[in-house]
Amino acid sequence: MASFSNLPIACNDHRVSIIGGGKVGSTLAHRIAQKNLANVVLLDVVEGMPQGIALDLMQAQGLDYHNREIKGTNDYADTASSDIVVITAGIPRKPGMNRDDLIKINAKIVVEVAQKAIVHSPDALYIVVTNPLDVMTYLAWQTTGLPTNRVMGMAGVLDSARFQTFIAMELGVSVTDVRALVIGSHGDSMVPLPRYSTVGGIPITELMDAETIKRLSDRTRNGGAEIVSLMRTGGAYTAPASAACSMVEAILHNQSRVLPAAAYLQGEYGLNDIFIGVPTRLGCRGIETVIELDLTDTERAALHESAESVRQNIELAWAMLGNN
Ligand code: TXD
Repeated sequence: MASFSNLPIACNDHRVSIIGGGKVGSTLAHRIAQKNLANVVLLDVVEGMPQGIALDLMQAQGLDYHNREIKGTNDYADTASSDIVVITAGIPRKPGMNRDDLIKINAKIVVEVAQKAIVHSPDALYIVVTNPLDVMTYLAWQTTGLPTNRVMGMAGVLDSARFQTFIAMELGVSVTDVRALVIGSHGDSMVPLPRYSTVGGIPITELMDAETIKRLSDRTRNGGAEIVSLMRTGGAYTAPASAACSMVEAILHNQSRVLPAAAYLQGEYGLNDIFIGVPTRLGCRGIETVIELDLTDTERAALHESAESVRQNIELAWAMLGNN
């Protein structure tokens, strides 16, 4: 009788835990497994839901040609010793809900989740996805007490991918030849940088007039809202999951990729004690470098304005948490 019992078992598999098994979390789990990057633990407060999603994803294993384990759970003990913890838990903004309501609810969730996750994965890198992104990343960093290079927020990769897509659509060129860069907070005040966005190496400022660039920049800033208004029942999750997956891959494969992320600033760009979107070098140690670009006065002023809104919301979040 044939036997496999003596075959060596694969060792040292990476583990990524995703806290929040909703649209972004479950899609990210699928991406990570499909790309054979790591075993995935999907955790949610809703009982049975992450287990069901995990079973569904496991049943696609043979069709997707990967052999990664995806485990659904409600128990943080299952997330132990993760290499990366991705936080997507929270609620998306609903019609009639103002920004303060969202901050209050998600701040409580992110603090609770970070407190529980760090107990089991003190050596992990943490990627925050929950909105309002830059504020939640700050809270996760404060809560975990980790060094700044090990906590980051995902938004710049997504916002830049949106800008990249709109540029390619406008010019009728392959998206693979377009590089786009968006910095600042993940919100209305994000800062697309046309001077640092190129097609085949050519800055888009040489390929489009100012009016067209403004139209594409505005559409990028409104990228999430445009999708919400079309879908009505929810927001974007495919591109957000792909964006988070590219950060996971950069870390696990130690790629030293140059990607925008919400990173902690200590004087760079004239900003201090804040997480906000800037270009970084991302590898196995997390944020290895914050890359400081030469900005024009207008670009710098826009970044500072963006940072001011993040700062106000951090204060608001702490005040709300303190009042509860
Ligand atoms: O670029 C970006 N950063 C973003 C951010 C792009 C897209 C989505 N963005 C934000 O991510 C969005 O505004 C939300 O704040 C999060 C998650 O979005 P998603 O679309 O996945 O929301 P869902 O489908 O509502 O999933 C959230 C899950 C849901 O299953 C809840 O039960 C769970 O979070 N949840 C929790 N899990 C664990 N622990 C706690 N306390 C908890 N509370 C809610």
